[in-house]
Amino acid sequence: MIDADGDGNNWDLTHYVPAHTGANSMYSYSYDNAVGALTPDNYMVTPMVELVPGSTLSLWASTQDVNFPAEHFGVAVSADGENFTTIAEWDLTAKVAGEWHEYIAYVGDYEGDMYLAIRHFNCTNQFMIKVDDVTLYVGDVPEPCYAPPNLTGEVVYDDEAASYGVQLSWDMPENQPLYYNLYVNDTEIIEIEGGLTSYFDMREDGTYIYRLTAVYEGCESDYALTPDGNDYLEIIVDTESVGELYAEEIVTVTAVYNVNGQRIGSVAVEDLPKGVYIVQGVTENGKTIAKKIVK
Ligand SMILES: [Ca+2]
Ligand SMILES: [Ca+2]
Repeated sequence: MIDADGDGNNWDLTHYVPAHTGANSMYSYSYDNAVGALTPDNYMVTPMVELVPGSTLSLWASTQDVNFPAEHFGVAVSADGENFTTIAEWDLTAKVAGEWHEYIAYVGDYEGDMYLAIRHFNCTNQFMIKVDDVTLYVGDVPEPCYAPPNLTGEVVYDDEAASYGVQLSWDMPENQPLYYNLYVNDTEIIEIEGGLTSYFDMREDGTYIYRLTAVYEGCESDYALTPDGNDYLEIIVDTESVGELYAEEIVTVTAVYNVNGQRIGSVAVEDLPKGVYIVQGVTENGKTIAKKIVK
């Protein structure tokens, strides 16, 4: 046991409260009747274990007081048994209070002789978290859950509809996802087919924050990163300021994409087959713009 907050309180065994199985379970307080609110940072550390690909830690946890369920806890790993990295964390409020729930941490990425810990932290003034039936087993190696790399976007003028939109594009992750979730301003989710690597989003004037994830069997990736390393893309559609610019002709074409985001190589715009395209290029004044065209 490691009492990282140093208050003398830590995990302990109890048979005075209902366990998941049998009479005993482990508990840690975030509130003490005699002291008041605690700010626990308590580690319950395993003996050294050998982790292999697929190693999975299962544990059951519950709050003791259904009215104070906001206990925060997680699983941490360490090579030396002293310096821990927290690799999974949860809030008990995400589940029905008072019931026991199973939590799973995939620890197979940390191959070799390691220590595992169940950590009670980042919460205060609740009551008691209980943990029982901790099992380490070798399960399936989870499929990697890659985020789509290289999320970029630009304002595009749609010649035919005489309207503006945002042309988003990204690279295919290592495994093709089932679909993508495009989050717009945290209020809207657009589902995009997994084979695509771009999306045209017609928008009025405004500021749009885009976030993109890839969804696979059983997991949704982290947010896609932009080339600048941000996990979101902010695009301002302002027809007042860009209207004139977009009225200009593209004099030098730099790239042509079809509506699926595939770049069309070495075909002159005049020779493109019938279809809808995004043409990027440079205007007479040297500005780079993109237009949606219909052939
Ligand atoms: Ca403590
Ligand atoms: Ca038990």
